[in-house]
Amino acid sequence: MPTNLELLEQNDPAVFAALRGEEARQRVGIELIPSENYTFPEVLAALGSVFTNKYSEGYPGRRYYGGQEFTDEIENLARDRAKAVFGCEHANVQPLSGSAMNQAVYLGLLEPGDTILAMDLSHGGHLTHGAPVSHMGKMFNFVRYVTDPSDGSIDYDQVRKDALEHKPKLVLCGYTSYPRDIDYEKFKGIADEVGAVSMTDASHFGGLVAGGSMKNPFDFGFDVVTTTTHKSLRGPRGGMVLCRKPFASKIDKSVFPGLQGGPHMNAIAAIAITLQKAQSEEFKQYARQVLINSRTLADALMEKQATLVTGGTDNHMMVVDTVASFGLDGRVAEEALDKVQITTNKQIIPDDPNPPLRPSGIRIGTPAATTRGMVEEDMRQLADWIIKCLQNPEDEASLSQIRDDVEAFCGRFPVPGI
Ligand code: DSN
Repeated sequence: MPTNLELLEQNDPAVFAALRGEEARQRVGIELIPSENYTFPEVLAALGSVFTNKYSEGYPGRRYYGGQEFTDEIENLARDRAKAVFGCEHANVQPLSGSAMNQAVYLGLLEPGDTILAMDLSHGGHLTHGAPVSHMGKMFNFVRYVTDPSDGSIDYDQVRKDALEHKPKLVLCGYTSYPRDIDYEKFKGIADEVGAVSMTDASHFGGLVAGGSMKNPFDFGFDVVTTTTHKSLRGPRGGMVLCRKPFASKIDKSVFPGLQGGPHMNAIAAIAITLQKAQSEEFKQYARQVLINSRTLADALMEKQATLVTGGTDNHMMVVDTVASFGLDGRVAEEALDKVQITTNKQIIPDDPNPPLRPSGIRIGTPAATTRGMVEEDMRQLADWIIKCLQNPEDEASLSQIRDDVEAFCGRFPVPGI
């Protein structure tokens, strides 16, 4: 009997060829987009499993369709493991991804028009943190805090002033492009002072919290923590809402039936697998190495005169001001690095004078490279290639040499699951 992949090859060669192409791309290049990772082989198996066939509206023990003995089992496993890993009272593992999970929190705990205090997009927040172009930005009254221009870190005095002035119903911390850790004690104090729900969007660093290398907002009494499951956590694409008991029922009703229909049970099986992996000693070591690699790469880039937003990193990512460092906008920098098979993403920087598709920087992160087993000396090698490439983005001979070197280097670091 042909395997599933053999059937795909026979019956849809175009999709099969693209799949093989993507596998090769992931193997021969270095993935430095901070929100990407290589998932566990067992997760790939679960994602391609028969759980994708099943409708399971509702929650374990309370479904709207029959035939749920195995789906209930995996959703219970995923919820229990999420509670154990994050030390929280309740977990909803059904959000289809990051935007849905944040929307479910706002829509479940607030009324349209309520005020939310969150980080401005260009200063590191996410689209769902109230960017005017997002539906959430239109539906709720977002007050957006910014970073301190002197050092690029969150200006907590200003956050407090904004909270006292605007009296938000929800105070949100968390980021997609901010290379520093969060002072949860201050955020929680501010939320309490104005009687707001305290929420962290830990999507980027959820895996580092799970692995114990970054602080856990629940240790500071936070009400709600959201995280995607496919970034530093190394799971399938998905999202989770973790919360204290008093919020559990509203959150569950908000995810289903409020916002979504049938959950993706193949993803929930994969989340259960991921959360078991996250409890291992190996994963804790991984989470530590992500941070060590990030600091090493940031230091090596700065030694070679690159300008980093905030002057360094405390987490898994850094933002390089490519205009200040190399006289290149972020799109040109991203494209030059693409040519040598080093994948990054163009990135707006605080108060960026340039538009989002030609911003002033790039964002770099170490979760995926660390998954492949890269360590400090490899980060220094990466910094050399990045600098060489961005100093001479039109020198085709040099780019071609770096590309060959990157490919040979990648041969030493297998990609899990390929
Ligand atoms: N797209 C994600 C990121 O790259 O940070 C956020 O949703």
